[in-house]
Parts: sequence; structure tokens; C-alpha cells
Amino acid sequence: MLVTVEQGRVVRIQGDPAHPPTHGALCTKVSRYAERTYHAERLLQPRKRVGPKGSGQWQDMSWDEALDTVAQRLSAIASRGAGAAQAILPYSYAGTMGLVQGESIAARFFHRLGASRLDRTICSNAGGDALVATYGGKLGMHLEDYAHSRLILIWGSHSIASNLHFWTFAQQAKRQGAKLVCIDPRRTETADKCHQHIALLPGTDGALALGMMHEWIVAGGLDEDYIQRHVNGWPALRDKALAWTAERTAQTCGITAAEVRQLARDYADTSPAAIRLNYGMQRVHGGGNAVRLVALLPCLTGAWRQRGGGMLLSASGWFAPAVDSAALERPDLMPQPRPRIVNMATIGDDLLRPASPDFGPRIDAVVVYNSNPVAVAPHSARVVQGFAREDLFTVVLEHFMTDTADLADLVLPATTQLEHLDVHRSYGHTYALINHPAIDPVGQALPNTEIFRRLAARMGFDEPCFQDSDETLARAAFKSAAVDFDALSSQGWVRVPVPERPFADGGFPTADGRAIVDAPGLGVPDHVPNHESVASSPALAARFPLAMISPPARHFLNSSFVNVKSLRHIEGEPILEIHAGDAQTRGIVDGAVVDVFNDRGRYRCKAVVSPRARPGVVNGLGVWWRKMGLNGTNVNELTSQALTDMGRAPTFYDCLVDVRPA
Ligand SMILES: Nc1nc2c(c(=O)[nH]1)N[C@H]1C(S)=C(S)[C@@H](COP(=O)(O)OP(=O)(O)OC[C@H]3O[C@@H](n4cnc5c(=O)[nH]c(N)nc54)[C@H](O)[C@@H]3O)O[C@H]1N2
Ligand SMILES: Nc1nc2c(c(=O)[nH]1)N[C@H]1C(S)=C(S)[C@@H](COP(=O)(O)OP(=O)(O)OC[C@H]3O[C@@H](n4cnc5c(=O)[nH]c(N)nc54)[C@H](O)[C@@H]3O)O[C@H]1N2
Ligand SMILES: [Mo]
Repeated sequence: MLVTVEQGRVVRIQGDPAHPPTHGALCTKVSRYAERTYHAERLLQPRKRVGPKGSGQWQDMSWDEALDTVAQRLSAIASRGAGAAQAILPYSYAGTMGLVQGESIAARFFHRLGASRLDRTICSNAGGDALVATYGGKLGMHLEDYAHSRLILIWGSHSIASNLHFWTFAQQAKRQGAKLVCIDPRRTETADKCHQHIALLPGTDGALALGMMHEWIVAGGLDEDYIQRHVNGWPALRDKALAWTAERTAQTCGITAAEVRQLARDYADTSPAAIRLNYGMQRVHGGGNAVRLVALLPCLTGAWRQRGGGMLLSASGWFAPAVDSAALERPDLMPQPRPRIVNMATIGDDLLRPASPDFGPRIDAVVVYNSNPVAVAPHSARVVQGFAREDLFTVVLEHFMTDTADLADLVLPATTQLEHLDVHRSYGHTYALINHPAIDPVGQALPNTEIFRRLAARMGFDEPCFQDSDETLARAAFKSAAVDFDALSSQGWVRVPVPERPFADGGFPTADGRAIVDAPGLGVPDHVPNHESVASSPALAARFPLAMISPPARHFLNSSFVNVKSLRHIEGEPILEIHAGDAQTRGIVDGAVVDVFNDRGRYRCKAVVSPRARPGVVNGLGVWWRKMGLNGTNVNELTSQALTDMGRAPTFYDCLVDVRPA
């Protein structure tokens, strides 16, 4: 990002044309970052609640008073006895994904305190664990190599909205004659621009992968040589796949047998063939198994042999040797026995859980930073009830009064990317980045690091590591052998090393160098139907016959940017896309206000009768702030706290509902 500053104020934000993977393109959201930073509702000063929780009555306070209060309250909990600090929970995620303003001093602080550890599962854990179980690491193709592909399956990814830098390379391939196929229940703007769209039912990707394997077994397409040398355990999966005829696959996925056969043929007969898998398809009960099956496809056809062939879900494994998280987070500061782990995906239930031998102490304090759990965590009714507890002490570090800040005791103003120093891994490409501050903090805002530094001093944590400056932290983040800090600082980015055609001749980072089919403790992957589906819960499906997915609205970043007017105006209001047939049987017309409901709750929004929704599936675009919703809820009012088959992650897109006119 190139930021132009005049007289201390940001006047322009552009992409940097010299940055190879993004080549000067900023997404619409980030191009409005100045509007967000100077927003009239930006938090400028610490504040405390003076009325009952959630009443909206606040009083400004000084930093000293705010930090003294937090230190006192946390110390009082920690001093109750051994292990008592586990009643304190940090809650943080993707507000910034920076290594400095994320888990550096903050992690040290909570480790030293002995607070509960947070299992950060909300986004990518099912798929991430599945990649590790299959390839031995979160590794994949070079982003740039998609330009050389002749076929790209864009699978569970709305690239134009959420992954623009990949889309550019896909476009390059398309111009050179590549075929693009989008595999997504929703007809997204990305699907519009592909040659083919396969609108399968949510949570059936594993079945589709098995159907492709079946086709290759019976009609050819397997690379027996690659399998022989580089895949461990194929015969057991082969037996399973033999049962997945095109007809059975088609019926499970809600598509045609011809689509299954053609996809299998295209993929096996085109070279190089690439898959851009993304996290949309793993937010369902069987998400881990599905990712394992898809990740095996390029191993079975030998697609990895070619430049422009293979698969990419996550590139973060390429950063693993470069990032020094132990130096940043200092897990050695933790007491023994190590504090318990609380899953961020079930924060609703966990805030309401009493003390017990299994769970340990009740959660009495939460410190939220870089996250907005009341909006983004599943089953909001429970999350709201938890955060509304009068006896829960909640501190929120934020830019704005989010749904979570509304329920806090203290709100502390934090700086944005434009105001603080940070370094970053990437989300999909392989360049480490630095973020130099462009302007002074707005109002009295402080970087997360400085807030935790000052808190640590007040808590009497006298280890020298609590005095590390942001620059010291930034220098510690990457091992110098992998990323030269001075080069990073002056150039803005440094490429981490990735081998050419990484698995052309096998060499997966597994015990024997082969991709794994039969993983220890997991067995051979299989299609695992949604928790909430006719297959798993017919009685529920009879009452709530529509499957709802809730991918992000294009102009929001999870729940960030929802309050940026120019972006919200593009999105209009919270909507539910519904197919004409499903709308008609329910007496719903385009533009009608509807109630979307299940046993967990009711979400009111506007119906858009649209071919973007396939029959039987509705698309509730997220993630709006609850307080901007028509009945004070958002789509997570309906989602469940059930977890995925791997990775203990949420199942946002595994959710049955029905809809009626409001
Ligand atoms: N504009 C924008 N960009 C973003 C974000 C954002 O909120 N807004 N969020 C960022 C973050 S944190 C992340 S993790 C990524 C997320 O980006 P992605 O990994 O792409 O994941 P999603 O956006 O959740 O879903 C992508 C697509 O998967 C589809 N999908 C849903 N269920 C299924 C299914 O069962 N099978 C298949 N095949 N497809 C399915 C959805 O309809 C959607 O179009 O994007 C990042 N970029
Ligand atoms: N239904 C449904 N729910 C979803 C998803 C979905 O697709 N559908 N997506 C899921 C996914 S992929 C993810 S990753 C999660 C994301 O959930 P979160 O990690 O909670 O992400 P955001 O909603 O963007 O909220 C981040 C907050 O951090 C604040 N913030 C940003 N930078 C800083 C900073 O430097 N300091 C401090 N203190 N605060 C900062 C922002 O103002 C914002 O309010 O949501 C998940 N929830
Ligand atoms: Mo995410």
C-alpha cells in the first residue's frame, strides 16, 4: 500500500505497482482505508460503561485510569489461587493479521499471567489440518504459476471478492486459452466470469472428488507412476471411490452425472491443471475430509508434475521456517501445568459454562482485541447472552463501537495499519511484508502492543521482554536467515523461498515423502455429509428444508468495513438470496422483508430473488453488524456451534433454515 500524506493527513491510498503479487491493485475495501481511519465514529479515548451492560451509556476516562482498572480487575482474579488466572480469556483473531500487533506482547502478557489459551479455529482450521494430514504441511502452488495453467478449478472460492490477487493470474491464464470452472453453491460474480459453474449442494465437495476418482478408475486418467512413487495408501481409497458412480455422485451433490464426468475428464485430460481451493468449502461438518480428498486429486493425476499444475489452499507453510513465533509469543512464560485451552468457535457456550472439574474455572474476564466475536462467532444468541453477563469483566481494544464493544465494561482505542508498525505473512502469496506507520495515532489511540506493554508494567511483570519496542518485535518476527529485516524495511517486501514445481517429483514433507491417504488416527478420507442435512438429520430437514450458506458480502471484510458508509451504500442492506422456485412456494417476492429462522433464532433481512441462489440453498451474505440488522441480529443468529470433523472449527455453512415473509 502506498500512502500519500500531506500535512500529517492521509490524502491518498494506492496499491504499489512494484509489488509482484498484487501489482498495484487494491481491493475496493482497502482503497477506502482513509475513510475508515478518519471515520467520525472512530474511538479516540478510553471509555467505561456507566449504565447496565449494553445500555450504551459511556463515560470517557484517561489512559491511566483505564489501565489501572484493568490491571486491578485482572490481578484480583489471578490472585485467587493457583490456576485462577485461567478465568481470564484473551479473544483475538483477524482484525489485523500482523505479527507485531497480533500475538506478540499480547501473547507474552497472557502467557505470563497464566490466562486460558485461545484455540484460534474460527476460519481455516479444518482445511489447514487436512492439508497437514495429506501433504505434511500447509503448502501449495506458487500463486504466480496459475498464469501457466490450462484449466483452473476455482473451488469454494469467490476470488473476485476475497482473493483478488489470485484472480489476476487466473485472468491471465484465461486470456491464453485456459478454461475456468467455478465449483460453488452460489453463482458468484466469480462464477459469472468462469466458463462453467458447477452449483453443488453445500458440504458435498468430498463426494464430488470421489466421483472424479471413480471416473479415472473406470475410464482412465490416473498417473500410476506418480501414485506408485509419491502416494501412500491409494488402494484403500480406490476401493471407496469405486462406489462413487457418476450417478450416485450427482445425486449427492445435486448436479448432473454429465457434469461429474465432464469435470473428471477435463481435469485428467488437460495439462497443466490447477485447483484454487479456498476456505468456503471447509466451513461444514465434513470440511476436513473434503479438503483431504480434493488435495489428493493432483496427486492421482500427477498434475503436480507441471508448472501451473497442482493445488493451493494455504501457502502459510512456506512461511513456517521463516516466522519465529516462539520469540514473539514466548510460550516459555506460561506456568506449569499449562493453562487450559478454550475454543473460540464455542465462545457462546463457554461464557455460559459454570466452573467444573472438566472445564475448570468459569470465565470471569475476557480481553478482546482484533476481533468482533458478538458479530462473527456462531450462534449469536448464546454469544450475546454470554457477553451480557453482568458479572463478566470485558475489555475491548477497538477502532469502533462494534457489537462486541457495546457489551464491554471498558473500551480502549487502538491504532490502525496507517498508524502503527507491523510485519506480515501473506494470505495466499509468498511475500513477507512490512507496514510502516504513515501518520501519528488518531486521537489518543495506542497500538495493541503499547496497551499490553503498559498493562504488563502495572501488573508487575518485570521481564525485560515486556519492554521490547515495536521495532524490536518486528525484527524478531522473521528469522534473519529467511527474511533480511533491513531489505524488508527498505523495499517493503521480501519473497520467502519456494521451490519451483514443489512436488513435481514428490517430496512432500511427510515421514516418507509421499502424500498421505490413510492418515494415522484419521483413516481413509470419505464423504462426510453436513450435520444439518437430509442424510444426517431428516427430521430437522423436514422442518427447515433450506440449506443456508453465509459467505461475506463483497465489500465487507468479515465484520470490518460494515460501518464505512461508501462501502455500506454499495451493499445496501442485509440480504438473503433465494431461488425463484423456493421464493414462489413461500409467497416471497423480490425485495420483500423476510424472516429466516431455525431453532436457534430468527434473522430478519431483505429477500433478493436471484439466480445467484440455487434451488434448496439460500445465501445470507455476511457479516453485518447486528445493530444494523432489521431486527438487531445478523446471519450468525442462525449458525451453529457444532464443530468440523477436523480442526475443531465452526460449521458456518452447515445450517438448515426456513424463510417466510415477515
Ligand atoms: N471481500 C472480502 N474478502 C475477504 C474476506 C471478506 O470477508 N470479504 N475475508 C478474508 C478471510 S478472513 C478469509 S478466511 C477469506 C475467505 O475467502 P474464501 O476462502 O474464498 O471463503 P468464503 O468467502 O467463505 O467462501 C468462498 C465461496 O465458497 C462458497 N461455498 C460455501 N459453501 C461451500 C461448499 O460447501 N462447497 C463449495 N465448493 N463452495 C462453498 C461460497 O458460496 C463462496 O462463494 O477471504 C478473505 N478475503
Ligand atoms: N456467518 C459467517 N461468520 C463468519 C464468517 C463467514 O464467512 N460467515 N467468516 C469467518 C472468518 S473466515 C473469520 S476470519 C472470522 C473473522 O472474525 P474477526 O477476526 O472478528 O474479524 P472482523 O469481523 O474483521 O473483526 C475484527 C475487528 O478487529 C478490529 N481491528 C482491526 N485492526 C485492529 C488493531 O490493530 N487493533 C485492534 N485492537 N483492533 C483491530 C476491527 O475494527 C474489527 O472490528 O469471522 C468468521 N465468521
Ligand atoms: Mo478468515
